[in-house]
Amino acid sequence: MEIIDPKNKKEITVDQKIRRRTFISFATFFALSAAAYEGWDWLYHAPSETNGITARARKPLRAAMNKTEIFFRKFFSDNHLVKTYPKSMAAQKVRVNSNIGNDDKNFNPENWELSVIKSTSEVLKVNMEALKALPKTEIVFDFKCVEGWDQIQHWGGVRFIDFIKHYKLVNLTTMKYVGMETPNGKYQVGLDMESALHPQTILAYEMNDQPLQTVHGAPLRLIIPVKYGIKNLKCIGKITFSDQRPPDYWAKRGYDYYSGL
Ligand SMILES: Nc1nc2c(c(=O)[nH]1)N[C@H]1C(S)=C(S)[C@@H](COP(=O)(O)O)O[C@H]1N2
Ligand SMILES: [Mo]
Repeated sequence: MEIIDPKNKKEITVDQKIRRRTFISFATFFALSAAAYEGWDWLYHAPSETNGITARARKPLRAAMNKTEIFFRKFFSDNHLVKTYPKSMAAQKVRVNSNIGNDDKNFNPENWELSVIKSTSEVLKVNMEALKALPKTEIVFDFKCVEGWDQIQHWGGVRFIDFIKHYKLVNLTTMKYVGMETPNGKYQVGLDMESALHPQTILAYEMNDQPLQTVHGAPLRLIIPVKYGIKNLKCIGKITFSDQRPPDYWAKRGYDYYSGL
């Protein structure tokens, strides 16, 4: 029979405790690693969404992104306004980014008319004179491009909501989306209805109090401060309304469809 020295017994207990804790730590580490691997493996092998409107993300990932989008849409609805600045802070040399669909040699702004597709059989045509006759709204805000630059810019034109009311298109706004594209259809944006009708969303025909230049989307471009630059379509040719997501140039190439700020 061993004689247990109370002092010695205590030391053994401490040693055992350390070993037990080391074991628990490693076991936890391996269990978590296994879980992380399983999760990744599950996601990696999960089916992809149908390629088309958005670019082939795994279905569970897209579902999570859509849930996040719904959360932010609820959270930042209607009365959330984008910060504005005094005119004196607006850039005089306004940055030019990409010009996809806005560099068409065959496009003649003189003959331009905006087409609003009201139904399969009805198209509303609006010219610049008619647009300029509507109340003008100006905004100075921080324009943000997903590529990492931003600039305080000054734009002027007709609020989209004013345009909708004036041309009695309110019944079309019960639909979920607005689609806009260049006259040649080469660049398109899809917008959720709340953002399109947001009080700071403008069909712009002026920049720094001057008519729009071609590189900035003459004769008419979209200014939608609640979204990243990619949604601010230059040179609007056609506007559509739908319950399905309209085609969107950058969403098709993997960018977030909502692209909200
Ligand atoms: N037609 C068209 N509109 C467009 C683009 C484009 O390539 N083509 N680029 C978008 C992007 S990514 C940005 S950041 C802004 C840039 O507008 P700006 O060149 O007037 O600064 O326009 C947006 N609208
Ligand atoms: Mo951009």
